[in-house]
Amino acid sequence: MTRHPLAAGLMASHPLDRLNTPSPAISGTDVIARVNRRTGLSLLATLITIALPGAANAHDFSIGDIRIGHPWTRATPGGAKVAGGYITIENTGAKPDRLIGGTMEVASRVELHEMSVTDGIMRMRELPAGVSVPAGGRVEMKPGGYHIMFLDLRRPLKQGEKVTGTLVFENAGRVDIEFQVDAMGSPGVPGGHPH
Ligand SMILES: [Cu+2]
Repeated sequence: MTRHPLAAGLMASHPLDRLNTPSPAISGTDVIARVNRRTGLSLLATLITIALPGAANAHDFSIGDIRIGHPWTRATPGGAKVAGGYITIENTGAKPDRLIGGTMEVASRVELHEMSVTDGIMRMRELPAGVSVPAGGRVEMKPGGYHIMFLDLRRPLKQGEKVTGTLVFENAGRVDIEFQVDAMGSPGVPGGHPH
C-alpha cells in the first residue's frame, strides 16, 4: 500500500500549528487536545506524543471483528457525478463477513464495484453480493480493483477535506467512517471511471 500523501503532510507540519489552527473538520484528536490544553502543558505534550505516531494510521475505524483502514477518495472536477472510495478491510474474527453496502453524505447512492481488465479492456461491474472478507483475512479495496462507488455526487470533493459515510457489514453491522480526500488523479487508474 502506498503511503498516504496527507499522512506525510501531517507528519511534516508542527503539531502545535495544527492545534492552533481551527480546521473546518475537527478531528477527535484535536478536540481532546483542546480540552486538555486547559489542564496543563505536560499533559498536552504527552497527548501529542501519543497522538502523533498514530497520525499516519489513526485513520482507522472498527466495528465488531472488522477493522477498516485508511478510507480515502480523490478530489473531483466540477461536473463529476461519481467518485471511488478505497479502504482496507481486516476481519479479525473466526467467521467470514461481507461488506454489503453503505451511504455517503456527499452522494445519493453508494455501490460496491470491481474493476478488472478483460481482453485488454478496463471494465467495471457492480458486486450485488458485496465484498466478502474471509475469517482472519484482509481485503484491499484500491484503484484498479474493488472500490466503493459514490454515485450522483451532490458536490465536488475537495482535496484535504474529509467526507463522512457509513459502511454496512452483513455480520458486524453498520459503522461510521470518514474518507480523506486526496489530490485529483492520485495513484489510480488511468482514465478514471468509464461511467
Ligand atoms: Cu465503480
